[in-house]
Amino acid sequence: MPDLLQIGGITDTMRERLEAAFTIHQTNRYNAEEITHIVTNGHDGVKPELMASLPNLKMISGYGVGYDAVDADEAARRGIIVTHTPNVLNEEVATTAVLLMLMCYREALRDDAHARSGDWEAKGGAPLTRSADNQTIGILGLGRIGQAIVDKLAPWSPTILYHTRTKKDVPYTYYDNLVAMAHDCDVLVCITPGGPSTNKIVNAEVIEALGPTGTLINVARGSVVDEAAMIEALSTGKLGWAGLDVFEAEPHVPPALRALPNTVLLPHVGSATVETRAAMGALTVDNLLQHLKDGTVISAVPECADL
Ligand code: NAP
Ligand code: 8YV
Repeated sequence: MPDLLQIGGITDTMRERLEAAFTIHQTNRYNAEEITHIVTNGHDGVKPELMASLPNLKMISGYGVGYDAVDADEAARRGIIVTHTPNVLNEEVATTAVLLMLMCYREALRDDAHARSGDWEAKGGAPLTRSADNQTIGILGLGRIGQAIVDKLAPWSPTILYHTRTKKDVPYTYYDNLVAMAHDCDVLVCITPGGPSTNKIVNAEVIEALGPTGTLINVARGSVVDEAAMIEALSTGKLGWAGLDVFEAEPHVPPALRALPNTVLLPHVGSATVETRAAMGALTVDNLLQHLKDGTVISAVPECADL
């Protein structure tokens, strides 16, 4: 059987299907000459030195849609196909973005604490919150998941703005300047890929343009937002609220951020439901099995589409 290197965790169902077709090796014990396939995830990816050390590597299957932790250009140059799991997680990640936005607007954590602590009985009702209806929402990265977020927001009657590198054929207002969009919106939702082109694209200027009544939602990658600038702005009232699923140095969440009451923090669970992880796992394995069968794959990343 061909040899598969497993990086990070996989589900029992994935393991059962993979064991029927591959000999699975863990990262602490394998023969570099023998490895032809890798299964990995969005966080661990494949380090450049590992890719360079596997002379017979033919394919990397990623359990997740974001592949910023794999150098896909270098893989394509070496003839290694990289695959990922687009579309099957769009709805789940969109739900997470809407959840974070609603929790910020309606102060769900504060009010949960108010009911739970006995303060309601002892001190009276909780202070009023803000309505999430009729807000102007700027989407940074209007791709598969960005569009799903827009669709899920429809019941709240938003006005949608978006910023991408290329204008799309959509009925929303395009901004080629992110600072200008941040200035014009109430909520900025980050849902671009990570990597060099988006590194700290949400910088101090963008954050201050969003302003004291603004809400920043990040379900993209921690690298997209300048975390130190965001913490400073949240602490000093220059930014109103932040709902975050992703962080610069996961799983580290800066203590200063943890202490802020105007934040909702999730441990990178955008796609983490039983149903969606099953669909992602199935596609991750399907890509590997199809490659074994006939050398093709179902969902190559764009850089490897012509291999
Ligand atoms: P996608 O369909 O490729 O969409 C990406 C969008 O970002 C496109 O509209 C693209 O438009 C835009 N974009 C790319 N680079 C940009 C830049 N430098 N500046 C501005 N816009 C840029 O990807 P997707 O499937 O929606 O996934 C998006 C990302 O979400 C993933 O890569 C991953 O990092 C993240 N994600 C997070 C979770 C989670 O658990 N929190 C789960 C899934 C995905 P242009 O090319 O025209 O710029
Ligand atoms: C996963 C993600 O949590 O798909 C992505 O890009 O960030 C998430 O769905 C991650 O890839 C771990 O597998």
